Amino acid sequence: MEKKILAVLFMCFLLVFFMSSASAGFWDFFKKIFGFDGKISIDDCGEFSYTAPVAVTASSSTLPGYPPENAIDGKTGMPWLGINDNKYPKWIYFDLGEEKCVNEVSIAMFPTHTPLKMDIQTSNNPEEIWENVVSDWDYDTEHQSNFHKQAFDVVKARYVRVYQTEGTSPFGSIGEIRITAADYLS
Ligand SMILES: [Ca+2]
Repeated sequence: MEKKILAVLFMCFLLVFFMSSASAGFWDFFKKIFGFDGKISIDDCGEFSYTAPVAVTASSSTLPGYPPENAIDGKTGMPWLGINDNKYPKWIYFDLGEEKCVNEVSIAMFPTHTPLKMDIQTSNNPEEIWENVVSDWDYDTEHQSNFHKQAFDVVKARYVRVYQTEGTSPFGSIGEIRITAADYLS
């Protein structure tokens, strides 16, 4: 009798497994079941503060004078500009140097380059895997060159990407970013 119950439970598991695999993809299902989605407890982290990235990489760059490094030069009025081709997505990502606890970004956009729609993503493997921690952020003209925050559940990640999916300017742009992070203690 117990074997029959176990067999039924196993069949149920297989059914759920294949349905989930088909609808959400195997990797999403795997992460959901085993908790490998990068999310951690805030108790595993030290004190949070603005953390300066050690390197910046962008999908493209336009005129000399507007390189990706402008996004972290401390000047909100000096932006990174992507290539002037009206095509999206355009993205820029920041290397924190090592895996950190990350739970917030604060962005100032260059005036006239808003509105923009974007995702905030994190990764430990920037060539292949990015996870959205903020989706479809509508950065409107109200904020412009003032810093505007987006907080999210703490994740363990080395890289943070601003992935711009729609914009009214042809460039893609970011005036300045501040990333709030802490040391991972465990
Ligand atoms: Ca800047």
